[in-house]
Amino acid sequence: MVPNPPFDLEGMSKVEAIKAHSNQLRGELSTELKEDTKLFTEDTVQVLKFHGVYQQDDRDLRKEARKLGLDKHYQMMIRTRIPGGIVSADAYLAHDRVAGEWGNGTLRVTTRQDFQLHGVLKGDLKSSIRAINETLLTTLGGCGDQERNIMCCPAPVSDRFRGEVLRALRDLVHGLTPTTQAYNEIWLDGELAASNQPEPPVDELYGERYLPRKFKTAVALEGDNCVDVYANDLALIARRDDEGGLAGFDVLVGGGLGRTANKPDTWPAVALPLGFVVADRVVDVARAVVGVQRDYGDRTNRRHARLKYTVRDHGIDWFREQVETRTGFRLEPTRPLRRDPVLDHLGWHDQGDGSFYYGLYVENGRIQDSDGCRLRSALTKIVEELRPQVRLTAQQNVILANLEESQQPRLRAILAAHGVTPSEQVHSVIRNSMACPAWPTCGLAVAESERAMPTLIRQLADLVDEIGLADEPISWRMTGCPNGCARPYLGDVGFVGTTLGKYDVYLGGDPEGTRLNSLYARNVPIEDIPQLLRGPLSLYALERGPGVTFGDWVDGVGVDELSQRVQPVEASL
Ligand code: SRM
Ligand code: SF4
Repeated sequence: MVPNPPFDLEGMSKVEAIKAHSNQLRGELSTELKEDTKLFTEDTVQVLKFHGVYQQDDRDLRKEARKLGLDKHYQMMIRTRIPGGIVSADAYLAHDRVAGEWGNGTLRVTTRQDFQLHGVLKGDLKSSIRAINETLLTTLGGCGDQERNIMCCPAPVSDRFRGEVLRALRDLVHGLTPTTQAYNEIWLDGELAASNQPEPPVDELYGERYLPRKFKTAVALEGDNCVDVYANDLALIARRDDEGGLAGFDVLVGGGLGRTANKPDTWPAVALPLGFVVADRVVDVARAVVGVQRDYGDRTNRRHARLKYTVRDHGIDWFREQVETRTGFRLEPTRPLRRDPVLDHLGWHDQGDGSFYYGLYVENGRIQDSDGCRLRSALTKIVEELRPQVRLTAQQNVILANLEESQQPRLRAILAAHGVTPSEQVHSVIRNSMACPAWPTCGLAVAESERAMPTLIRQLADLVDEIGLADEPISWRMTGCPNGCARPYLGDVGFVGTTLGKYDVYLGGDPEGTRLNSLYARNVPIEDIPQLLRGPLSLYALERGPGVTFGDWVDGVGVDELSQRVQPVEASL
């Protein structure tokens, strides 16, 4: 491994100094945790992220608080890092308990297969994190400038290939997790943290300043890109060998979707092919990729600090050379990339080992009890009674795994008794939709998302029925700002919030998630979106060839030509 180059902090972004002086992610966290205050200081908020916690406030209550001269309603969001989305029954129940006892009574399945618990007060943070850790999961690496949760197809299919992929996933998690003891000291053994610990050894991979920015890795399986692998800094596509085992991985680098409004030098991008590596050496390659980003990523400007900019600024050939110098071996050329479908794994499936799994649709990832649909209670009962393993999908849904065939009627009965619609009966438009949290917890939201999508998506389902497209697998994704958390730039249709009540509308992603969509209309009031899309969807219904998806059709026509052509069609309808 090439050592860290010497650095000084001159001209670096503020977060660089905080990381450098954090003593391997300790900072003042331990001291501030003990203080009887409602919030952490600004510097500690940055350190806290590495431990999987965001300081937020309830934005619904801001105005009222301001009027009354009160502070904001500060609260924490805890994100548990769950590689491949695999959660034991006990870990599920622990999250449910924390949500009920200290959080806002809901669990949220994220687009990266994690759980988020919102609304935890500072004073309850330590108890919440300890409860999560007792079930062998960690929040370390949920957020921060380091490797985030490593995604992997969660379908619990029992075969040699998947078994070997899961082993590689475990090795990747081990090889890319920071080595600091700060997390254990602060959250699991407070007394140790308070006693003056000697300086820990520097993390060999991350150095003193960790990475310039967040870093995301996903593992897709050939034939199933359910993790949206091309959106990642490091994208690994597992390939089969002739005997049905794992041959190795195609390695792609420099995907990422974040952009900033009115800053054209920030943009979403899909990952570019780097090479192929056999399974035994994938951790070496992953650590080398992280190492190049650590040493060459932009630490002066956080808007230009993701790997996608490093790769494009220096060129993919330079990047490959850097990786090969660090690993000491050459990458093979990538295998021809296929367009692998994005499967949602919903409904009943045979695992291939005598057991079954059920993929349960969760609207926008929010597990909660609401009028008529008591999803949280239903899941608690199912997990307590049937003890399935739980797996979280990248489309914000839940898989209940390792069920006996004889347990199927009971699972159906519990869902029915709690008013939960079985996945098979969810309209295809709703089933293929995702929305990020946005209001009231996300401090970066400029528009509603999770709370706006349910009404809009039902209007779109009616429209699609009317036009006769209900059987087409069109994906619909909404975010409350341009950061791209529900991956709107990879959907057939993307809605990106621009201000309260308005969205940029993007069209033309492919169903396999390999192509970015294009901006079709700016700043559209939400109530006008169904009418805006009536024209393109109607034209598609008239003109589509067999097997041509909506996104591919739009891409073929082009958004500019499409907007000119829909007006006459609208007039004739
Ligand atoms: Fe995200 C920031 C929620 C997946 C790009 N994201 C945030 C924060 C933490 C807001 C903040 O920084 O204060 C949001 C917390 C909201 C809340 O109240 O819960 C947030 N992001 C989410 C989640 C929960 C959305 C969801 O619907 O599930 C996802 C959590 C994933 C996880 O478990 O780790 C989530 N975020 C993503 C993705 C999708 C993905 O990774 O596949 C992206 C686009 C891919 C990418 O990273 O490029 C994404 N989030 C961002 C960005 C833009 C990053 C950039 O390079 O510009 C930000 C803002 C930032 O980092 O400055 C952000
Ligand atoms: Fe917040 Fe924007 Fe991400 Fe939505 S896309 S969760 S509004 S940062």
